[in-house]
Amino acid sequence: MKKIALLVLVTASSTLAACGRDETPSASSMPNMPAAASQQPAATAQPSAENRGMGVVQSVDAANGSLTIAHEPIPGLGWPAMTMAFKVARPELLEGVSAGQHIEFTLQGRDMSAVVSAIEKAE
Ligand SMILES: [Cu+2]
Repeated sequence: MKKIALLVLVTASSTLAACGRDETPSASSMPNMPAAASQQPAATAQPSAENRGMGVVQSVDAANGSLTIAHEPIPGLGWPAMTMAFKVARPELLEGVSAGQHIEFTLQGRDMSAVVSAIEKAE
């Protein structure tokens, strides 16, 4: 009788381990989150929440869809010159963009969560 009880325990514990493995793939739903986040700018129904900026690329983080820009003042937002990280509206915007480049960019949003919706190289 005791042997049977042990077998049941072993079976139960291996079932638990299997459940644990089953939960891991659900973590793969995380890559969907940035996509959902990038849809949020569409919720900025005010078309006026768009501003142009100029600056120098400090770094590009393609994996996170962001870049850091040392930007000049942006009067439309009341921002002084500063260095900060921005999310880009679409990952493709970062193609061909690298540190040290002078760029002009379009910002959508009116606060620090503003998203870069366009990037052009400037001379
Ligand atoms: Cu800034």
